Amino acid sequence: MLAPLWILLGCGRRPASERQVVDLYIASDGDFIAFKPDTLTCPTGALVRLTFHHAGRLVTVRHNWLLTRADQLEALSKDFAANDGVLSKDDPRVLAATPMCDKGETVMVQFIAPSPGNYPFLCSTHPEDMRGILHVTK
Ligand SMILES: [Cu+2]
Repeated sequence: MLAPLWILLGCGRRPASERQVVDLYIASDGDFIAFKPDTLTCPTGALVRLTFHHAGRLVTVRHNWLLTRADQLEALSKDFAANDGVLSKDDPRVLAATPMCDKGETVMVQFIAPSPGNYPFLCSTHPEDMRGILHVTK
């Protein structure tokens, strides 16, 4: 016996609350201690899948990508400068972070985009020089 049509249709329906998924891509600027690009954009509430690639060819320093809040950037940056960029797992100032990444490798992190605003990102091993801004839109 066939199932009523409304059941069949119901099975394929997506919930209205399903999150938008946004893929972002960022790399180191070759052997420069900088991100490329240094600005990213995503909408608030989206599931962001961020890929970071270490595009260095000569330098063997490691990089990562981590997101913080504008009012915590300088304190966080100072701590990283003092402890060689070691990231404590439960630092509440860090909203999202990739693993540390070696030359030529690629790492990922997923997070839910925070409320609208401009959020700084940085590399914990180059906290003063390797920075950018994530624009979170409404
Ligand atoms: Cu770095």
